[in-house]
Amino acid sequence: MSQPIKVAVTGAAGQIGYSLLFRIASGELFGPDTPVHLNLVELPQAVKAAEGTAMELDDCAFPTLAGVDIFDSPETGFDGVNWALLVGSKPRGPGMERNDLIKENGPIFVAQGKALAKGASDVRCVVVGNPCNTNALIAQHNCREVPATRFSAMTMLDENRAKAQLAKKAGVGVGSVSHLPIFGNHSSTMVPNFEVANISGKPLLDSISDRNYLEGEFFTTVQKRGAAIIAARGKSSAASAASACIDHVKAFYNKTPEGQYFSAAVPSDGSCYDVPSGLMFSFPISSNGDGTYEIVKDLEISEYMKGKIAGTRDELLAERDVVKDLLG
Ligand code: NAX
Repeated sequence: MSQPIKVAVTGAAGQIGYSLLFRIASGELFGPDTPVHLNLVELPQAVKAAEGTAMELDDCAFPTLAGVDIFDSPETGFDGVNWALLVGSKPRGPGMERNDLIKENGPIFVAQGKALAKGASDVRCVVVGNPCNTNALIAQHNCREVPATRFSAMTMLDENRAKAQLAKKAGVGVGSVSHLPIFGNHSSTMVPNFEVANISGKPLLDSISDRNYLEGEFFTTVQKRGAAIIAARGKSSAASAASACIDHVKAFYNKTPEGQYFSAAVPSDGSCYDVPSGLMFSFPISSNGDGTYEIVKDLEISEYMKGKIAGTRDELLAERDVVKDLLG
C-alpha cells in the first residue's frame, strides 16, 4: 500500500459528514489500494459527537482507513492535509436572508483559508458549506500560498439532480444522460444547460423536444430541489450531497474520459462565457488526472442560455460585493 492520502472534513459530526466519512474511509474515493487518514474537524461543542463517528469508523474495520484524528480547530486539523473538504458552516436560520447567511459564514472561511495557508502546501480544497461558491472564494483569497486553481465549490449535486430528472422524463436510465453542465452559482439561479446535453450519445432535444417543460418545470425542479427535500424530509439533503461530494473529488482525482466533462465551481480565468476573472463560477470541467484541469470553453451557448448565465453571474458578483472586506 502507498502513503495515506490525508483528508480533512469540517462539519464532520453533521448530517453530510455522517454519510461522507464512511464512503471516503471505505476506499471508494481513492481506490482499494490507497489508504486514507481522516482528520475530523468540528466546533468544540460537537467534538463529542465526532468521537462517536470515529468509533463507528473504527468498527467498520475498513482496510483502507489508516487512521482518524479529531480536531476542534482548522489550524491543527488542516496540518499537512492533501484534501480539505469544507462542509461545516452555519445553517440558514428562520427569516434569515441569503446575504445575512453570507455575512455569518464568511469569517469561518477566512479562518479556514488562513489555516490552509499555514499548514497545507499540497492541498486541494472543496467547499460544500453554503453559500459554497462565495465561501470558496473567501477561502481562496485568504490562502494565496496555494494556487487558486486548487479551490473549488460543489455543484455536482445540481448536475446529478438535473440528470435524474431528464432520465425520468426520457424514460431512460440515468447513465444514458451526459454532457449536462451546470453554470454559475449553487443557488436558485444556477443554470443546468440542457441544450448541450446528450441522451444515449444523441442530442437531448431529439428525445425531449418539449421546451416548455425544459425551460419551466425542469429548470425550477432542479433549482428548487434542495427546498423540496427540506419540505418533505424536514431536514436538508445529506446522503445525496455526500454522494455528490464523492463524485466531485473523484472527478478531479481521475482523468476525465476524452470528450466528457463534469460540473464544478472553479475560479474563472476571464476567457469564456462572459464571466469575469476570479469569480468562483460553475463551468464544465475536464480533469487531466494529474491535479490540473481545463475549463471546457467551446460549448455553443444560445441567446436564451446566455441570458440565464448572465443572471447567475450577476448574483455571484453581488455576493462577492457583500464579502469584499473578507477577500484578503
Ligand atoms: P449540519 O448542520 O448537519 O452539520 C454542520 C456541521 O458543521 C455541524 O456539526 C457543526 O458543528 C459544524 N460546523 C459549523 N461551523 C463549523 C466550523 N467553523 N468548523 C467546523 N465545523 C463546523 O449540516 P449539513 O446538513 O451537514 O450541511 C452542511 C453544509 O452543506 C450546509 O452549509 C449546507 O447548506 C451545505 N449543503 C451544500 C450542498 C451543495 O450542493 N453545495 C447541498 C447540501 C447542503 O445543503
